[in-house]
Amino acid sequence: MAKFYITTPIYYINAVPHIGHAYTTIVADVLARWHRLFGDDVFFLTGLDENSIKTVEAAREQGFKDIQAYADSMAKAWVGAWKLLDISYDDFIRTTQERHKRNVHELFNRIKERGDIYKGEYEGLYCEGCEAYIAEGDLVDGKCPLHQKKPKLIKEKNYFFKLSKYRNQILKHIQSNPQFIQPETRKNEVLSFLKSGLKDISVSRPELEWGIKVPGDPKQTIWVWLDALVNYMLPRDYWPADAHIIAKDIIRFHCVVWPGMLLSAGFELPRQIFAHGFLTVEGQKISKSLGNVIDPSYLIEKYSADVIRYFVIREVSFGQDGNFSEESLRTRLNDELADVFGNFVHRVLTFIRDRFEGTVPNGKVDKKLEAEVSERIGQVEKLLEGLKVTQALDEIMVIAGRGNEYFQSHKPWKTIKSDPQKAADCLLNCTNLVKVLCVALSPFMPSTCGKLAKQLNVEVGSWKRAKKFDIRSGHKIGKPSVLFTKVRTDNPSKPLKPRASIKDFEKLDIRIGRVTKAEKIPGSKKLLKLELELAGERRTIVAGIAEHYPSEELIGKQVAIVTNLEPVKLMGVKSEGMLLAAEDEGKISILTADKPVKPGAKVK
Ligand code: ME8
Repeated sequence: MAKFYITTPIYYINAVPHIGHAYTTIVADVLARWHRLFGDDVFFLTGLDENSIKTVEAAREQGFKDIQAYADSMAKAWVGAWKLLDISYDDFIRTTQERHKRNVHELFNRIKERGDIYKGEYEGLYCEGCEAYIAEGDLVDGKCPLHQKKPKLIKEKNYFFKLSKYRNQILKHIQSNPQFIQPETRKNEVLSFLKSGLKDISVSRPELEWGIKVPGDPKQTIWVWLDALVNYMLPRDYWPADAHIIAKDIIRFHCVVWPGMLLSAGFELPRQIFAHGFLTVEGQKISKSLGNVIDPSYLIEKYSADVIRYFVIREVSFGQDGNFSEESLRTRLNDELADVFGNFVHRVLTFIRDRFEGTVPNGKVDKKLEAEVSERIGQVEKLLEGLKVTQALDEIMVIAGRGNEYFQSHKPWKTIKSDPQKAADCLLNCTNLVKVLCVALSPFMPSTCGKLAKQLNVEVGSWKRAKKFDIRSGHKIGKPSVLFTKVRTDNPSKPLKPRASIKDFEKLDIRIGRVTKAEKIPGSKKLLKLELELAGERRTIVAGIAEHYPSEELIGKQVAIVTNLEPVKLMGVKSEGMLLAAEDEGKISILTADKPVKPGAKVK
């Protein structure tokens, strides 16, 4: 039994997870699940990097006096998110745990015993976003390009690690192990960084209130990256890691600092570091200030964990940058999961239920089809071994398409009358195709495939089952039910729109109007006719809020109106403006001015 140890980065806890963190974790989970199915001895580690300055800042911002209490509350949120996403980690490490501190001290001491730690003085710029020193030349407009933050000038006494001593060894290792850093572009990036020279690094900071102290020198706190990287040594029996999955933002720490630390401490290097690309949301960088940080739990509730898992892997070619858009998610859900995979499964299983009393008919295995599928699954296996999750999923979806086509071209609904044996043959083969898909897709969509296995009345069991048509005539299936429901693309809760210019915004004339009269429009359940006082004029507008506000409640309210839209006629009443209101799952709340303002006041 081969060992397979896979990790994700341990994430900072200054915020709850967003779709970018979810992406890395989903990929690692798919690989862990696939290796388990394949029969490997798997260990999948994820967790949290809690000893950062960011933790202290976030705790303060949120009014926590006790930083550990803040960390505990965040840990709950992260664990909760991973549960919703069906992440099957074997252990969840938090760097505030004693077991982790012990490991950090052990590693620090080993490096020290090796003679690789020395005291020095450092003067330089430190970016608290990166939790690392940053070179003047890497700044853009005086700020860290990644965090848009001005670094702090720091001059302090601290401990140094002789990283430069390991430069040649690391270079050689990367050159002679082509798999060590993937993809190729990232490897080249690291190589050119190393070739430009490598300096020793400071590995402690004085006078920090939070973090792990240097053994024997409690005034010094261990640099948070040295601390964080050690998390990977938690399951010592599984070391070296077979795959560290990270994104391109943290390659230097993983591909240079971490190997340096391991070489000094006398541990083997990880087998592979895979740095994937960055996700944008609706075309924009994920950032708090842009307000586009999608909380995965919102998406899971709306679409299910499996749809999210499927979407990100299929949409973002693993290794490259990609975009998350709800519109594309719905398209893939509707066109691929519902129309291809779901449709095929449902047609096959309901046919067996309706025409063969729920029993797989006595038919002949299509050997050519079985060989074709088995070969494709062999491909998928190779791709997954090489961490090529997107291509692997593409191949599996080809099988789903093939299934649909097979059913369609064999027309069992016709042959059942003209040549029943042909219909029986078709259904035996199609049931086997459904089972192949059920097994092969189970690492990607575990919950859906669990349901499908019940409908098929089979155990997902092992990967080998994806290669054989081993469902025989006479096998009783379970109760078919729909796996995916299409989501209409004009869903009311629209994703954030792309950026608009101030000029675009200025085209609209939004004003505050005072409601002077409000009455229901006869014959309409939803519409109210409102009369408003604006700057020196009166306007009539029609608003669809009758079910949410009694007319009398609106009188005197200072509401926000778009005044310069083309007038429209609704139920015979001309509306000369649009009332602004927020909609939340069918509930309406109108926008009003917070303090008294003159009617006609401009909203900008
Ligand atoms: O760097 N697209 O933690 P972190 C894709 N604590 N992946 C993204 C992403 C995006 N837009 N944003 C974040 C740290 N990620 C350290 C790690 S490990 C010893 C210490 C994912 O919370 C991606 O995996 O900033 C990236 O490398 C990681 O989150 C950074 O997480």
